[in-house]
Amino acid sequence: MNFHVLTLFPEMIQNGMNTSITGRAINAGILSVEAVNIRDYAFNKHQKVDDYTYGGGAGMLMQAEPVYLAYEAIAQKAGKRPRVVYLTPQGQVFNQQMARDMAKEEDLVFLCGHYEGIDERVLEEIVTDYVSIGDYVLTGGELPAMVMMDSISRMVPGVLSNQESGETESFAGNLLEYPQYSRPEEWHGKKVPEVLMSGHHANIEKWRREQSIIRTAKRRPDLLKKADLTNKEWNFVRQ
Ligand code: 6GU
Repeated sequence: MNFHVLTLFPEMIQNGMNTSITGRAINAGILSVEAVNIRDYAFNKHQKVDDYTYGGGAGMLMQAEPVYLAYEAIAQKAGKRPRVVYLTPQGQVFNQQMARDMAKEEDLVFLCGHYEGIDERVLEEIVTDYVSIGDYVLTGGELPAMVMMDSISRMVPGVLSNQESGETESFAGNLLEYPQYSRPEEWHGKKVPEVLMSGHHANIEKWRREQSIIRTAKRRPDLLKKADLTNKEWNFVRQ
């Protein structure tokens, strides 16, 4: 998977992605992250990339041409025109299914806006996906791009070890993950649930499934509607 990030703050992207699991995957050659500085495509004396908005109003807008040229350079090098995700609070709200879906692409471009946004005309020409990471406002698209790259990466085969595998985690089957415990057996007077010490695998699986359902019902009832539960489990939730 090759990520390309169009940004005015390339160091933010490089520092963020060369760490932890994504950093390991980059070193292993499973992922690549290229941060392209949009300013490098501003062919004017002061490398200016923003200007006032027509019609007036507060703030500056990123101009179309540098963004366009930066994308064209990526497309040229890749030998194709990869999907372009524009990070905006006006987009579709990102979720695990979108992460799984995007992980199938070979190349993905993230376009990070700043100031009041980007000239609409270049968005019309290059953007394929408008994506938000939630209903709140951020100062720029870099953090959302990193959030997306992190979650997409972990769906790319080989990025997670078997140990880290995403099969039983939160959102698998639209249920949250069950509670987990490590040593010591008792901490601050709280004991590890007996069943987990029993070595009885079927009982442990049953307990974990119940805990997932209880937790989802309590914390994310909106998710539970999409979860596929047996009739018995639905009755269990209702009581
Ligand atoms: Cl994708 N961008 C910005 N600037 N703010 C956001 C966002 C994106 N998602 C939520 N808030």
